[in-house]
Order: sequence, then structure tokens, then C-alpha cells
Amino acid sequence: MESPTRARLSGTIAAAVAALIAVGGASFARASVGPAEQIGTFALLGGSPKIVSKFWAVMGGGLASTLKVRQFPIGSTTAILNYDVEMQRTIHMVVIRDDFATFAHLHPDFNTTTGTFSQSFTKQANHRYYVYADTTPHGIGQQVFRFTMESDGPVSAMKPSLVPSAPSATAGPYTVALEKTTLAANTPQSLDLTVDENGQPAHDLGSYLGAPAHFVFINTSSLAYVHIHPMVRNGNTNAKGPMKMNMTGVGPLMELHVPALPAGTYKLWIQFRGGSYKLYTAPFTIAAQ
Ligand SMILES: [Cu+2]
Repeated sequence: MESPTRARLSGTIAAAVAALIAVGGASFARASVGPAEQIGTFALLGGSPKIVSKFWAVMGGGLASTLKVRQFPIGSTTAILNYDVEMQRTIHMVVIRDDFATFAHLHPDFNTTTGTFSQSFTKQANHRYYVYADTTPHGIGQQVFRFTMESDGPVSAMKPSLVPSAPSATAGPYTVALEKTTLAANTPQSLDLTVDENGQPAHDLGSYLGAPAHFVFINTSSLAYVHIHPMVRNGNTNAKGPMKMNMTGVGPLMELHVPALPAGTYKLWIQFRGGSYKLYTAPFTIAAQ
């Protein structure tokens, strides 16, 4: 499992004041921002909430905004300041459009004084967005909360396809192939992933955030979140032995240990690094039945 990272806020006081004035003016002019502050819904499949996570969005020009997350121990008004680094970051923020057509994996800045994470994000009109904050507060373990950014304009009636996708997808020069896209529900299982280039196993993959690939599953009904990492399959790696979890080794043949998924349809995004350190994302639709 994992989560995310760090931050910095910089700038002169004059710039900060100017930005506050600009942002304040813009937010008064825009009524579609939604509630000033939301309490997150716990979203990590198989986990339980041990903190309170708060979210708000500061509107910028057009559809641009700065997303803010601040988290608290239950019953406390003192923000959590101490986060573990998981997968090279203190926070992983995942932002998904309401029709599951877009996916962003972001790493907000962290203000170590206020405990506030900040991330700029520009949405598209006529869509809600689901925002997931995936963190590991020190001593608590992984916590994931979901928030909703309201739509600017009427929400599009476009409905996503919930039919399992073909098991292979194209991402840049790569063919990303899953062993299958229909899984047994409520059953832990392994799932093979192969990344080919020009009909051969890809030879130029790199590690991304400390793993050979990242899998984010979102249940299209409950909106539950799962973020897991494959290991590179034996014989295809410089790992020390077949039983050793090889998270940082990289190779085109991978195996994912999928936890028991409740029955339903899941949107899955697989991210990996290709040649020249370029990041690729391959989307799938998975049925658990
Ligand atoms: Cu990951």
C-alpha cells in the first residue's frame, strides 16, 4: 500500500497578499465552488478512519482552483504535521472526473507549519470531480478520504461504460496487457501484467515512485479506493530471490496481488514509467463478480 509527500510554499509577502486578494475576489464571483469546507468520507477499501480529513477549494481564474487538505486527530483541532513518506511522497492526491474519464495522480505541496496540503487543479465544466487524499499520518497508518468538487454548470448526463474492458490497452508505444479484466469477487488473487513494445517485452521501463507500476482501483458504485503495486515476476528481475517482494526492480512482466474486492465494477488506472522517464497511464474497466 502506499501514499504520498512533501511541499514548500514560497513567495514574498507582497505576492501572497496580492494572491489572496485575487483569490478572494474570484471566489466571491463564483457561486459553484460548493461548501466552504468538507469533511472527507473514508474511502480506503478494507481500512477504517482514524483521523478527520478536511478539504476546501480556493477558486482561481476560470475553472482553476487550489485544492486544500488539512487533517486532524479525531477530537482534536490541532492539524497533523507528521506524515510518513510512502512511495516517495507524504501525500498522493488522486482526482477523478465523475464519469471516470480522467485520472490525475498529484503530489500536493505541504505547509509544515499549518499542516495544509495545497494542489492546483483545473477542472472541466459540467463535471463533478472526486478527490482522494491518500496519506500515512505517522503512527497511524494509511488513511484515504474522498471529497467531491462540484460541477461548474449542469452535470453532463454522459454515463461511463461499465462493461469490462479488453484486457490490453495502448499507452504511447506500449501495449499494456492484463491477464484478465473479470475477477472473482471477494477473493484475494494474483493478476499478471505484461508491458510490450513492438511485440516484445519492453526493455526500457523505469521505476515510478518506488514501484514498477501503480494500480489505482475505484469502485464505480461505492467509490472505494485501492492503491497497490505489483512486483516483477521471477526470472525477469535482478531481485535477490523468487520469494522476495521486488518493489523497486523493474521489468515488463509483473504480478499484482489483488485484495478481496467486493462485487462490482471498478475503474483501474495503471501508471508506469517508460523510456526517457516518461509517465504513462493505461485505463481499464474491471468486473468483480
Ligand atoms: Cu502507487
